[in-house]
Amino acid sequence: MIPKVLTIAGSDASGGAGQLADLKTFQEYGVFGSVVLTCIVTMDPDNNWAPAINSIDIELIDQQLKTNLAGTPFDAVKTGMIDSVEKIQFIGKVLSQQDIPNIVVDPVMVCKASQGMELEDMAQAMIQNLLPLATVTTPNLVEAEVLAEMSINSVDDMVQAAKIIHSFGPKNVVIKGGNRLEGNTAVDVFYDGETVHILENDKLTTNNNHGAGCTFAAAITAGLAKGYDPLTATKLAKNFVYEAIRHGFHVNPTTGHTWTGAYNTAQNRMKVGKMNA
Ligand code: PXL
Repeated sequence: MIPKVLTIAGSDASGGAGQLADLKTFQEYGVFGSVVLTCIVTMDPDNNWAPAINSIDIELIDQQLKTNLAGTPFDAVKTGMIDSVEKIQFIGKVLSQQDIPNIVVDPVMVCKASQGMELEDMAQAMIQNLLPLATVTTPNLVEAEVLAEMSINSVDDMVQAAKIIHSFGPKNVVIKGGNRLEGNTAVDVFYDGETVHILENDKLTTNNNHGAGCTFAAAITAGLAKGYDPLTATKLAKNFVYEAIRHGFHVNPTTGHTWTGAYNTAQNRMKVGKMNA
């Protein structure tokens, strides 16, 4: 049976983040992906590529959820950008009434597109409605700061924040350090309520990393759906996203995207027909 995975997320019209990163990652992992779209993020090339969130009505989100959840069961569900408190509450309520074995909550609140979202309110809604349902939650550093209400300047701070966030109910917390802390390595902190694991990779110096956070969380989701335990799924996801960032490429004057096909070296797999000539 092919594992089935659902992402409840926004779309990045430029193709790099959100549901597009999720679906491409699912496909690379060999799991079947479906989407409930919450909003569409566009950029305005006539206004310095300013991002805008175009909302999707809660009624339409409800219809999409029904379409998906009334069918055969999902092995894992991921949540990404949800652009209002009301929607977070609604989606939390629907998911809490389901029996889904793995839920990954990527508490997307801080990215280029999210300026203007009411951070503290969104964080409280995440804490009350989604984090208690999560098998794994994957805040980035700034989201972890908002959720844990502390500033993070070191790995020790990341560990402290992970423990605070764990107390809100998720079974596992992964804080995505990315390349923001000082030092030569990209550090993520994994905490399961008992043991802290520090996961390190070489730091990549590139701006072509749009979509990295979504890809990382989507890879964890797909790994869980395939039966990996949360720590193993996170370690695999870290390698997957490392290659995706390493092969990131320039897309427009303000953005470069991660390449979700990098880990499986799609170029080699697809060497058939004309390309071999
Ligand atoms: O990377 C966070 C993110 C998530 N979801 C959508 C986005 C972004 C960032 O731009 O556009 C839809």
